[in-house]
Amino acid sequence: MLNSKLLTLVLVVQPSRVLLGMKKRGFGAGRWNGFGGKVQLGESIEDAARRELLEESGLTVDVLEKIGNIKFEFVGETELLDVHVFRADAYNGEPTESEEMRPQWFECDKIPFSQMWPDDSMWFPLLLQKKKFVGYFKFQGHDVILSHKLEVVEEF
Ligand code: 8OG
Repeated sequence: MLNSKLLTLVLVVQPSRVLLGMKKRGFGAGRWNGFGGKVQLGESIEDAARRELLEESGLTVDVLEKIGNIKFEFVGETELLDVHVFRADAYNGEPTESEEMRPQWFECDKIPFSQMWPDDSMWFPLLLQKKKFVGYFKFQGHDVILSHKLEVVEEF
């Protein structure tokens, strides 16, 4: 049986650009990503998403739209990562570097997929088109996807 661990991921999207952060340490270090992390005990998933966004980027948002749910299995590991993905189209504050992330805006046609988790190039187009999606990716290590499923859904 796989235990599952709840995680959040927030992408701040503007009409032609998206804010990513270079992960400076820990899981996924050296890759550009949205902002997020583990849901703490007693915290709602959305509250966790807001907390991690603020801690890692210095931004707050009024509206967070739930846009995706992706489960990740890593061969040989007993924990399934259950990542809840949110999109924000407006934000307050200025992106600020934190101990964990160095934020940078990217034009939507210049997203640095070669320096991101390899699944991202599959679901980012859905996120940018505001299509809700659910996915499952089975990884060997952190670079190889052995199998996956990805579908657009009307609701979660
Ligand atoms: O707390 P920590 O930084 O370890 O949380 C991991 C973050 O990475 C969390 O926001 C979820 C996110 N994440 C994964 N896997 C993947 C992935 O394959 N693609 C992207 N874009 N983010 C991922 O855990």
